[in-house]
Amino acid sequence: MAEIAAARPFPFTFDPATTALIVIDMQRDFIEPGGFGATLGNDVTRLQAIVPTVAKLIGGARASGVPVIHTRECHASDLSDCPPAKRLRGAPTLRIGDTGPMGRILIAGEPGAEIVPELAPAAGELILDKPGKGAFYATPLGEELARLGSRSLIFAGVTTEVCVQTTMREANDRGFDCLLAEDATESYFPAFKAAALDMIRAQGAIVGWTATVEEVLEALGV
Ligand code: C5J
Repeated sequence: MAEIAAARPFPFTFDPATTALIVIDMQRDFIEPGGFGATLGNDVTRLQAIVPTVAKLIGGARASGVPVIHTRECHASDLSDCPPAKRLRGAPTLRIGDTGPMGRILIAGEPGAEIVPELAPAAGELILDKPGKGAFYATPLGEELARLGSRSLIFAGVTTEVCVQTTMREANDRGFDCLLAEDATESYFPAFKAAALDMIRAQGAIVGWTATVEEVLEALGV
């Protein structure tokens, strides 16, 4: 067993052999100018800043044999898996499916839906496309984790309070012990990130734990 003694709100104990790293939506559409995040009026530079830290965490997981699972929020080209309520909400400069500088916004196979090159999945790593905010909804994530024998999950990615937190809550309800790497996740809104971290670890880790990437890597011995 491994332990992150400094994890918040109290030490996180896990067996690296039954742990997986889930990297949520580190896609060009959220992180680069001209993508989905930018169409909603967000400053994407905040998200760009965590790419090296996420890369370090992924490298540590690979070095210690912890499987890495990547997710991408995107939709079928005919939008059959995109509810009109999602596509039509708000007043973005471009809607899901419209053509922008990185191809059609949030559409599978388009350049914008790809994971940023610095975090490119390695051969054999699972990549799950998800139409929702939570990675368990309408994907085989649950079955894949059962196949791997995972019991504990480490999370990274964007955005903290939307797809990361939603997926952590889904995982927590399914009985996984979940830890979020604090400096390997980011939001367009600093206050939302801080609030999400507080919510996750409040009430005796009601959703899960948080720790820094350094603390995770130290516990993994890498
Ligand atoms: C959002 C995500 N924020 N990956 N998606 O719409 O968090």
